[in-house]
Amino acid sequence: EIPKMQWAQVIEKTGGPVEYKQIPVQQPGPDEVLVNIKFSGVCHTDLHAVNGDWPLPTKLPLVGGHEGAGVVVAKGDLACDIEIGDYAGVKWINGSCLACDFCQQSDEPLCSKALLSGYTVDGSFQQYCIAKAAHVARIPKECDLAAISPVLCAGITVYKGLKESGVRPGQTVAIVGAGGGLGSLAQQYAKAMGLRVIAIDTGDDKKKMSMEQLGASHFVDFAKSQNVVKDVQAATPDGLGPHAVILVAVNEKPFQQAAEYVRPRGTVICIGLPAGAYLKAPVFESVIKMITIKGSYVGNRKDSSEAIEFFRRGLIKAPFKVVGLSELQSVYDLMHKGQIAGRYVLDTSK
Ligand code: 8ID
Ligand code: ZN
Ligand code: ZN
Repeated sequence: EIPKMQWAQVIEKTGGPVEYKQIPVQQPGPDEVLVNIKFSGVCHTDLHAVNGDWPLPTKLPLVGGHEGAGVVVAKGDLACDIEIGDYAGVKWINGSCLACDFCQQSDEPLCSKALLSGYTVDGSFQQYCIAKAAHVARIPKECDLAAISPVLCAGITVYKGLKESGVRPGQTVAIVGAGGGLGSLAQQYAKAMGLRVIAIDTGDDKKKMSMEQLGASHFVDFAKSQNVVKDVQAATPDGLGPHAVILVAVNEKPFQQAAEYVRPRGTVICIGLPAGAYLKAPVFESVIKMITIKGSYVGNRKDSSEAIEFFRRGLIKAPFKVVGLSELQSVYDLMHKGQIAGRYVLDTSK
């Protein structure tokens, strides 16, 4: 029985606040499914959306959220190969045209008509959320919905970023912002891929989590280090620096530093989206070290199912804390202060 009204977290205007209130449940269109969201991770992107940080406007009023894990409860006539009762995930790419040049080559995140959950369409901070059937993530029944929710953005994104970096088993990757949501999953995906991990972040909680739970071989505290570049290079076996750098920090500085410590022939992958930030690298060193600097943006449907399969196999165990959907504002407050080690997941039933 699908109710007429549901609980949601809504922002009426950019800048917030988020308001916990009841709103109507929508009906899915012919190519859509309605997902009863059980859990939703809170990504830093959701906070950028509230703050209006980016040069891309959100819809208003807005229900945020794009790490929604739940159960399909209704579907349109064109929604094939997904059934009522299936587990499904609402991810950042809510839908895309499936016809443009990029969609044809399965670069759906680059589609100019892509619908973005919790940004240009309502997302997973509600009990019943709509997504295009073609794009909704298929989640195997044996998966725990709370634990898998962070995979739906953080996991897919860092998995794709690691693939884009071209690193191979046995090589070293530096993860910058390693203690946050994307960073903690990046450490686990990197470990599962047979990489050595240098975690870069700050604070004892994030250090302990990285070294004891997530499998990093070194932790560089950017706030305590006298020389981050030297310390990162010294953490590689031959002192020449990591083969790849995965930037998931929400701060401009490391985006301007990574090219200095990456190994010759190495690749810098930019994923974090600090407001108003610019990439900067010295031309001389970048040329003579033959460095590659690339952006990486979420993942396509295949990246998504591969990232989920890593999780299903038990290879991805990142710490998360569950609180009620009603407590979203307090999660944003902690996130703003950089005080979250790992991910917060919202339980939509409270
Ligand atoms: O597809 C994409 N490109 C994509 C997908 C999902 C998220 C991009 N993002 C973006 C988000 O919008 C956000 O800008 O990735 C960024 C990270 O998201 P998150 O992991 O959800 O944020 P978090 O949990 O707050 O973690 C950020 C971490 O960065 C650390 C903080 O201590 C925190 O642990 N950090 C900062 I701020 N400055 C740092 C520095 N100078 C730093 N770590 C190392 N060095
Ligand atoms: Zn996200
Ligand atoms: Zn398209």
